[in-house]
Parts: sequence; structure tokens; C-alpha cells
Amino acid sequence: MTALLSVIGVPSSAGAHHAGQDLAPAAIRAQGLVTRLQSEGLDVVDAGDVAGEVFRVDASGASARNVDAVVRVARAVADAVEDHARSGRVPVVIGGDCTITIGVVAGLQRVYPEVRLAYLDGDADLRAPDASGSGVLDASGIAHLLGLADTPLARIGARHPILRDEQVALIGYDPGDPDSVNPAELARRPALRHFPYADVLADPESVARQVVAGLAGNDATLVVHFDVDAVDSRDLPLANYPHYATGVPLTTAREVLAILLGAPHVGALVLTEVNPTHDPSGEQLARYVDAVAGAMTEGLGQPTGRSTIPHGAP
Ligand SMILES: [Mn+2]
Repeated sequence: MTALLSVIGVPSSAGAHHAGQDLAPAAIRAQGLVTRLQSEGLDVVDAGDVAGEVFRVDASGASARNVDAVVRVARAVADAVEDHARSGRVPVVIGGDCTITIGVVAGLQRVYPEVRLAYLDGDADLRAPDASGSGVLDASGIAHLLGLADTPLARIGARHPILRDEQVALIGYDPGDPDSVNPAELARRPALRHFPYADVLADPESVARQVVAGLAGNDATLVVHFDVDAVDSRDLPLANYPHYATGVPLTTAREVLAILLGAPHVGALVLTEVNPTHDPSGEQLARYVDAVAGAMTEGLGQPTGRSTIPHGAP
């Protein structure tokens, strides 16, 4: 059987630098993602949106800005993801800022015993929000998942830390961004697989296959996260926070995504950081939807080789 997909929108910019990403689920649907996947023969239902949040300036001086709203959205995502996964479906979660991926992982962990994360993103997101100075939670997802950041967002799962180093692969990050990655932290974490964008540019297929070989299999359930800022903004200026002259072309991101989505058991796909206000004509969004839908058709349209019905659920 092929994967049974549930599209879940998360109209939230709570954890971002400013509003805009809250508009992405509607904009991506308007570009025809769901009907395109159905026309490719995939079994897709549109499950609608969870309750989102629009960015507001947090003038409290908190080091983790808007954390209450971010946590509320992440918990709602976890509940929706759990429901659909228990029905044997693969949630396709359309964000929304990157903090929603924490909710996706936490929700799947209620259903599957071993959840792992392939994080295709222009950022390593390894800094705690207070260390970066901005307090923007959106740029600290991996730090929260691995327990390097300890805000209420790190405690939404049944486990703490939510993931261990060996359950995560960073793909396509900019190693030169001091707000996102500390080389010493990576050096202290040899089990954390990491492939900066230059590695992906040099051999995207090899990187993607190494990630699949390292994370998938042995009853692991893979979450695939795709932040559009993994793509060089010169090619596709859709990312909420632009990344110029780093990252990879859209065609390369599509190639990597297709291989990741072809892994033995993909439990969820998360699409983040699209800000449709950057593209009033929808021309760039159409390219994005074409790439994502193409990768999903290649990766998820293949027979899974195993049932997606959860087993060993608590
Ligand atoms: Mn990013």
C-alpha cells in the first residue's frame, strides 16, 4: 500500500520574527497542493487547520518571546498529529514557523516507540533563545528538542529531552551563522549527524542516502522537516527570514526531499517558514508547491513495504 496522507494546516507565526507565516497554509492550499497530490494518485485528505496564532510583539522582556502562544500551538499540533497517526495516516503538517516541528515529534512519540528527525533547514537551530539575544523561538527548535534550551517548549513531550542526538540529522544548515550554530557544541555531540549546505550542494543524493541509512529502519519512524530557508533566497525568496548566497537551489532541495520521503517508514512531513507576503503574485509559491508535490509523489507514492498502521502504541 502507499501512504495515506492527512494534510494539517498550522496558521501560526507565534514563534517568528514577525507575522506572515500564519498565511502559508491557506496560500499553499490555494496553489493546489492537495488536488495536485490527488491527481498524482496519492490518498490525501485535507484535515483543515488547527487553531493558530499570529505574531505579536512580546514586550515582556522574556528571553523566549511569545512562549505561551508557541507552546499552545505546538500542543495542538501534537494532538492532531497523534490522532491522524493513530488512524494509520501520515500527517503532512503545513506551517507555520519551525516550532511546530516540536509538536509533530511529540505527537508521533505518543504513537510510535522510536521517532527520528531529518531536519532539512538552512539553520541548525541549535542555540537557546536567550543565547541568541533575539528571543525568537522559531530559531531554536533543535536546541529545544535536544534539551539545550529549557523553556516550557522543551517540556511538551512525554520525554525530556524529547530527542537524543543520534535520533537527529541536520541537513543543509549554514555553519557560518553564529545565531544558529556553535561549532563547539557540534564537536561535543559526535552522535548528532550534520551535513552543512556545502555537503548537500556537492552530492545531494549521497547526503540524503546517508541520512536515510543512518536514521531509518529498525522500526524507526522518520519525521521529515523542510524549512524553505534551506533554499538559497536568490533562487526562491519565500523564506520568512531570507538566506542569501547560502543554501541550495530548489531543485536540489526537491531531490533530497524525495529521497528522505522514500525512507522505509515516514511518519510525518513538516513544511515550514513560507511567508506568502513575499510573493504577491504567487509565482514563487507555485514553484515551491510543484517541488514539494513532486518530491512527495516520488517518495511517498511508492509502496511502503510495510503497513503504516501503528503498532506497539501505548
Ligand atoms: Mn531555518
